Amino acid sequence: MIRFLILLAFCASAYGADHNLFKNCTRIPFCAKLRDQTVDAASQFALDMMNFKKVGEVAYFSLINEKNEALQLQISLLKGNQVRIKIAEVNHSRHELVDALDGEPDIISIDNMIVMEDSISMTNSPSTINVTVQKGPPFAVVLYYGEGLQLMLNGNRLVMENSDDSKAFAFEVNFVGASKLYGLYHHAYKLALGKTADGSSDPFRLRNSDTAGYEVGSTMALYGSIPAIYGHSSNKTVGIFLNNAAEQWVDIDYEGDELTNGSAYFMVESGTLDLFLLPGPTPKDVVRQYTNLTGVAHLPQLWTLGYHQCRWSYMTQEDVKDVVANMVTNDFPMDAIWLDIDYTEGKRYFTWNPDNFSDPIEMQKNISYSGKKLVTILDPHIKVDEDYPVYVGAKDYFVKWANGTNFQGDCWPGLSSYLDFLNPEARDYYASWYSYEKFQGTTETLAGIWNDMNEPSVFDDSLEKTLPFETIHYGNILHRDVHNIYGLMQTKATHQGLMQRDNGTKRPFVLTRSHFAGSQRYAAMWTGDNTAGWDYLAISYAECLISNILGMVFCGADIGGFAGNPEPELLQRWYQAGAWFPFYRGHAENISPRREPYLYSKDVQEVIRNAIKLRYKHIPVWYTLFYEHTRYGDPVIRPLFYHYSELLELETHLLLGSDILVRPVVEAGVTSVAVNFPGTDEIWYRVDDESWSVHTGNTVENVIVTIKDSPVYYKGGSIIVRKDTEKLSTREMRDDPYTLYVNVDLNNSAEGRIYLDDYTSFDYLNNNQYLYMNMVYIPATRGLRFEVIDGDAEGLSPVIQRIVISEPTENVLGVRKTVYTTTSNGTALGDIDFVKQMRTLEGRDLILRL
Ligand code: NBV
Repeated sequence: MIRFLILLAFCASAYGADHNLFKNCTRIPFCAKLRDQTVDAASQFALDMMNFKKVGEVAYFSLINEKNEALQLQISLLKGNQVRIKIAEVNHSRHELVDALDGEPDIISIDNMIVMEDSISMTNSPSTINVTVQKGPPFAVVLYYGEGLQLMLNGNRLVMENSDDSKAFAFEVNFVGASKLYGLYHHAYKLALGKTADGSSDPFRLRNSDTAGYEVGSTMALYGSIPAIYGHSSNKTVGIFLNNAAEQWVDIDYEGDELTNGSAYFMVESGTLDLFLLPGPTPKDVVRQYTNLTGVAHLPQLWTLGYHQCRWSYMTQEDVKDVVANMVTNDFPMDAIWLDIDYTEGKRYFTWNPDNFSDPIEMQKNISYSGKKLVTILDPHIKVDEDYPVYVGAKDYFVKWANGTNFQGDCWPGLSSYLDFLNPEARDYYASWYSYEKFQGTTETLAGIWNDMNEPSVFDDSLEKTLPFETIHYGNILHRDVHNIYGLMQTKATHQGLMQRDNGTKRPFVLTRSHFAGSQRYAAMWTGDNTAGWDYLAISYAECLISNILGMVFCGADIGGFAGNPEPELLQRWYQAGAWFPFYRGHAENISPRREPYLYSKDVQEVIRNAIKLRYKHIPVWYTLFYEHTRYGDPVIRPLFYHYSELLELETHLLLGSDILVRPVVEAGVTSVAVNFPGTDEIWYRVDDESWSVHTGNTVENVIVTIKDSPVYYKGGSIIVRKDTEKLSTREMRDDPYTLYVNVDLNNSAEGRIYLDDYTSFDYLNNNQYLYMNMVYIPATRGLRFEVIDGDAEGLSPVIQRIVISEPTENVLGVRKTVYTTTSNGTALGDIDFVKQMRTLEGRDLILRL
């Protein structure tokens, strides 16, 4: 028994998070103090009705309390009916964050200020939005926009400390009428934020941390921070975003038994209270309002949407070539192979280990012959070494102590300093190292960069594994004020480096572990060091769904789990589920046994192969959705509530765009799974197996599954664009013809969209070089009409090879499937050039008939 207990204790420390290292709220002075505070009447602030002004289009108000303390409240109305609120001491010296926002938001005019006895309201004209400051005490700022759910910054617990020891502040936001709150990325918690204010758990912590062995279902801080929350009710969604990169803890509360009226109580260590209110009213609106502030990802190059094979580490160039060759011979599609830290000489980034990677150029040639790319890791710590040019040239560019000396701490290379990516010159310097001249041994095949350990991680447990908060950045900024944005700034520099290296001709691909609001402009992200366990597989869905509604669309989780050794069943399920993450990469830690897909039994290989191939068939869908993200700010994958307001907590279901429903198997040993088919008037066609069964919306069905099944459905009314040609990389598929899946709904109609361009450059942005089309099914003629939405189509000719029309049979009991492969006059469909057809047929139906 004792032996068993000791073993258990050991396992817990090997795989669980270390709670001595990562503190809870009671051990963080500002959190402990603010969480328990009650603000007495004399400290509560009221609006000074005699003292307000409008300068330009910004309204300024005075807040005072009985102790004669004063704060300034600043309110501006923004384009899109968003509202910006700042509260600080008059003449404050708090850090104001600039890098998260995608430029300064556009302010609209405050056309009316209506002064009542105990409130002042502001509206624009024509009046769509009303922001009212209630006098109090405590004062409150309320956003009124349409019916239902309202947002209120509630002054009842507003505190702003301003001593030499503390610049911490706290405030509460009420989502009046919200039954669920979502957001506060990154936690491996659940889809919706649960109640913490009752002390049942720690508040949600946002402090970017190297949390290897993180726990599922916990509010502990992970690698990234997005301080945004959406409040959701069945008929309205609103949101907030706190533009502040300091450490913060957030208590969530819901009122009463019905759990309505969600609220969030923010406790923030420093910086400015700079809060954006997002009025909604739909989930789509609120996401667009958020991405309008923090930006969108640019289109990824096509290869990045394929499968990526990684491991810590492929130790030699022979190993790399061998893995690539084995993937090819065993018929596994793959687009990139990744190199972890051991390819370097002693963890000196921008170098190669001369023994194991003696000829990196030849290795890259070898990889590129089979149509693959290479991605290498580059961490932000730089080895302190007078013979290392990257270090020597960077001496002025490191994070410093207050006395001006460089901070030095321990990381992979031993003693290291940390580049200060807040310094534009440091970014220029770092970016310059990505050039082919300076990063010797690199070629075009090195097509992407992986920035890891950029929370940043420092091997010092007493500092919770990061930089001391007293260290100084460019412009005399304390690390405390900008901790959570450090990783974003590294990816900004890396992105710049790849842009410069390729003279702006290629879209950079950067994968980052640490991220903040706005990181989507520079990088994709993954969920860090998960574990080979079923709960980690399941939670990765909630993780990437939340990141998607918070702008970080290019999200993935290590397939198979980073730590540990997945049993074959788990690995197969992970490949099936992971095929529906925007970023799809198999990865494993250094001590776990090798797990490249071809190492498994024939049966297991087949399941994995089918999963990867299904991913490749849907690459055109992914690409079109990524384009729509760049255009509108929409998420690529979506939780069900995004389209079906009442389906609040289905964390094992995912919508790819609006038309593909995925319910992967994330449970061990099951023979059936419950599938929720959303939408009262919808029908859904099963597509991952041969049955092509049809299911009506607003039902829950127990679907039988074997290890081969991972249920996927197309929505009735959609046209799904695929490439079914089964090649081993996106490069090989690039010019292959499309198959269109026309899935008619109960009204016998269907439509969809297709986007194409050169898959590589920024010409889609700069020169209109793309084609974005709507496709509409014409039931009377069984034809398809293609309508160009926009884009200059010159040179782009999509070729359609097959059209598969699915219709429900009588009483929606079965599916009638018709497959067209050639046209009536014998012309192969593959020969039709749709662009030319569009120009000549101008508005007429293009009819495809057998
Ligand atoms: O570079 C080694 C690993 C990497 O494989 C992993 O993906 C990162 O999340 N890295 C962390 C550092 C080691 C963590 C134990």
